[in-house]
Amino acid sequence: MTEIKPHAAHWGYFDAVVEDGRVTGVRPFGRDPFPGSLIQAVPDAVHSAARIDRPHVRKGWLEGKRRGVLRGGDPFVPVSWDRVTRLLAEETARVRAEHGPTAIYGGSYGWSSAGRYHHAKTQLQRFLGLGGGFTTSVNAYSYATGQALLPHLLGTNEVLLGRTTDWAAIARHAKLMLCFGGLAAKNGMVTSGGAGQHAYLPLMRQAAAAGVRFVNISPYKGDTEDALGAEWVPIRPGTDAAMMLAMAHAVLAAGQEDRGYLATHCVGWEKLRPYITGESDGTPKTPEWAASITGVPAATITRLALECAAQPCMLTAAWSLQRADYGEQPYWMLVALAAMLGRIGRPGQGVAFGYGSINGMGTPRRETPTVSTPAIRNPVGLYIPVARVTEMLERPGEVLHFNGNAITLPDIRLIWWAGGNPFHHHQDLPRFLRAWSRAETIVVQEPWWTALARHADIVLPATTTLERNDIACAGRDRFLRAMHQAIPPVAQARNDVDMLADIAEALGYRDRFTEQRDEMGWLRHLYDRFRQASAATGFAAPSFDEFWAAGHLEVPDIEPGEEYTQFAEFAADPEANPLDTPSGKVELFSETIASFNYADCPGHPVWIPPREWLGAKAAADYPLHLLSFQPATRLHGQLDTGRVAAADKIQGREPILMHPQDAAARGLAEGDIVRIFNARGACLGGVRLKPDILPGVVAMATGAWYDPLVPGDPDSICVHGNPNVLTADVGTSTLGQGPSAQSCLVQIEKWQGPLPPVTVHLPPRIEEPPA
Ligand SMILES: Nc1nc2c(c(=O)[nH]1)N[C@H]1C(S)=C(S)[C@@H](COP(=O)(O)OP(=O)(O)OC[C@H]3O[C@@H](n4cnc5c(=O)[nH]c(N)nc54)[C@H](O)[C@@H]3O)O[C@H]1N2
Ligand SMILES: Nc1nc2c(c(=O)[nH]1)N[C@H]1C(S)=C(S)[C@@H](COP(=O)(O)OP(=O)(O)OC[C@H]3O[C@@H](n4cnc5c(=O)[nH]c(N)nc54)[C@H](O)[C@@H]3O)O[C@H]1N2
Ligand SMILES: [Mo]
Repeated sequence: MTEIKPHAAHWGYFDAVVEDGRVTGVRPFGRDPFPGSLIQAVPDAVHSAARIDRPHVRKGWLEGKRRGVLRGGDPFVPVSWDRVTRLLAEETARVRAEHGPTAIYGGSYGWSSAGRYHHAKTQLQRFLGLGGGFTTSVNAYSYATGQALLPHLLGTNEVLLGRTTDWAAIARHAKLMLCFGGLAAKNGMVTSGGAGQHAYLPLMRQAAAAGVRFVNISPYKGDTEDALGAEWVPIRPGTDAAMMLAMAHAVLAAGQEDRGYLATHCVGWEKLRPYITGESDGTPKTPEWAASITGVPAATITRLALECAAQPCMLTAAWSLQRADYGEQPYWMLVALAAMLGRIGRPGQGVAFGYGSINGMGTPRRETPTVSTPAIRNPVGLYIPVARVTEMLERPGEVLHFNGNAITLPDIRLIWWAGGNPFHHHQDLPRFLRAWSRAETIVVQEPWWTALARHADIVLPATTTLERNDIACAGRDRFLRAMHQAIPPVAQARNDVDMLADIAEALGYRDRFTEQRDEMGWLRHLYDRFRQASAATGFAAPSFDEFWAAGHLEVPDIEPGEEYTQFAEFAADPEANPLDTPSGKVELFSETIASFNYADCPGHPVWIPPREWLGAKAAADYPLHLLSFQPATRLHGQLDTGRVAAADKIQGREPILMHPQDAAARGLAEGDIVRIFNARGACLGGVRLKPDILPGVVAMATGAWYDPLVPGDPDSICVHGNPNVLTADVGTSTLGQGPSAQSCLVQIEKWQGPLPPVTVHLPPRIEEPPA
């Protein structure tokens, strides 16, 4: 019998085709104009050989080999749910009693899955919060540096992740859109919480059709789709701040700066201006100066600067620019450039970040209420900036400086992760693996034997979304989705919330954790909260039963013809509508940031040469700049076991994009397997020649599961192609402390000898207990 079940994932809404208890296919959601191909990999993932069938415990852990032990090499022993529940209740209680709640790290960063009730990280943090608290993390790998910086300059983070000037306004008013890092088509495939309407490509195409001219300033031409007809300006990675400073210089030289706007809407121009002209440091930031740093011809820099001054324009940068050494600087300088052109808050103009980073940015939609599981207050106030996790493990008791705060790092004994994968997302995995050994116990909830599960002590098999009921929802999407359970749990997998409820019961707080609601009780409850919030906005949502039966719900649009420009009121009257900054104005110089006295992030934007870039001395040994971008064929590590990712790989390895010139210099041809290496680590990859990548730059997507040739050996080569064995783990600066994955130099050579198999998509070594 064939059944059709409405469902959703971050990469799209779909109908699951179910036959005899298996998901055998998917059909795109009929209301999605651009559903994309990622949903096709769902059946492969759900029924993958990499699913975890039972709870497991690392054999060495059972034998007492805990703190100081490198994980990843030991076999696992299957255990019953009863036993693992008891064991975890005891271990949690022991760590709390002996070391206090700060010894538990429950930051659990990661995207989890789309359903808002069964959101693994939210449920884990509810469980740990109610149990007495935990050390947590703040900000996101995506844009941590922007999150720390932008409130100082503009008084808000909306310009990064909220309601930005929308595409309707851009299409109507802007004539030019300068895109640092482009507007990569692949990035629009996903929305956190579920993409019901992929509006990303249609909206930018409409803007192009309306006459907006796009400029793609990026090392890679493929960062805008051909349909936009963008001008490509290749730039050396990590040098955008220098180009922006030189554009400012050209605007000044032509007397085109908006003096009125600078006087009435900004503070700090008197500090930034002499830096641009060189009066303050002896180096005029001329287009010629920037040309030698960026590789962009001086004439191009001057022309683009004057074009921006001459017509309505929008300036944007991808989130990737701030995931790099001193990633604060290009963001700050782009804000400064938009301000000196007098653009911020003018219709369809100004500055915003991430139009090319994710589906939903700039979608012309009223903000709608969302469905979400309420968080629990964490009684422990201790946190780290999310990407400093290795440092936290390496330096207990020492102080970490971050955005004006001094954080004393805790001594972590118990790490608990649900719905994220640091062996996917974190930099310098060899160093991370060593630091990981500091923990006494590492607990992981996962549907699959990812690298994270393989490096844990206690592994709890979680259901996938197809095995439970839920609601998908994203703030700027048009639809809300009922996610119907399609199949029974695979093997002994359980819902995250149910396994946690049992442990909470053993610890005496099940009812506080569940609030005595079951799955459908929670869904009705969360939906009712949404319905009430919607009513307050004038939208009468249908009853839960109607919504559930229909499978989705459409949230009405803003008035047709309406458009939104961020900061419009501020632009019109900055005294009456000040920004939420100390001065109420755009801060080109920030007294607050200057008062922190951070050498790596002074009081106004500057050019600081990255630690790793093509202009650095290290480039003699490692002459290629490696960019590790978001994958077109997956969401991070998710769906890596599926057909879409598999079809793109080269002999099972992650492709690395190379200019034919760089390949020829190394005797490499299309499809060759190569060893990519630097002083931190090495991985394999498959050569894909690209004439439209800047020579000297190579690019490899993130997300191939980390697969060390010798499991448990941090110095072992990853045979699959995870770029995070190569990236550096250094905070962007003391201000942002964000990840700086994009600043990474490597060398590449042909792989000699037999090709080791990729084994990470099969379970690790399991030792069955004697019968
Ligand atoms: N080199 C480099 N590294 C990067 C980046 C980069 O540009 N370059 N980008 C960074 C960015 S922006 C991000 S956001 C991060 C992403 O990093 P993550 O968000 O950590 O990556 P995911 O693979 O999405 O991890 C989610 C995990 O949750 C699991 N999961 C899914 N559903 C469930 C569930 O219902 N229950 C449980 N228990 N688990 C579930 C999945 O199997 C998966 O392993 O990576 C970062 N890392
Ligand atoms: N299909 C798919 N889409 C995704 C994701 C996914 O995993 N799969 N992940 C989502 C997530 S979590 C996030 S945070 C966003 C991230 O969104 P982004 O950070 O915007 O995405 P990236 O692909 O890392 O980078 C975009 C482009 O920036 C360019 N670039 C890199 N460094 C530089 C530089 O120094 N200067 C300039 N000018 N350009 C540079 C690269 O060529 C790269 O292709 O993507 C989201 N979208
Ligand atoms: Mo991200």
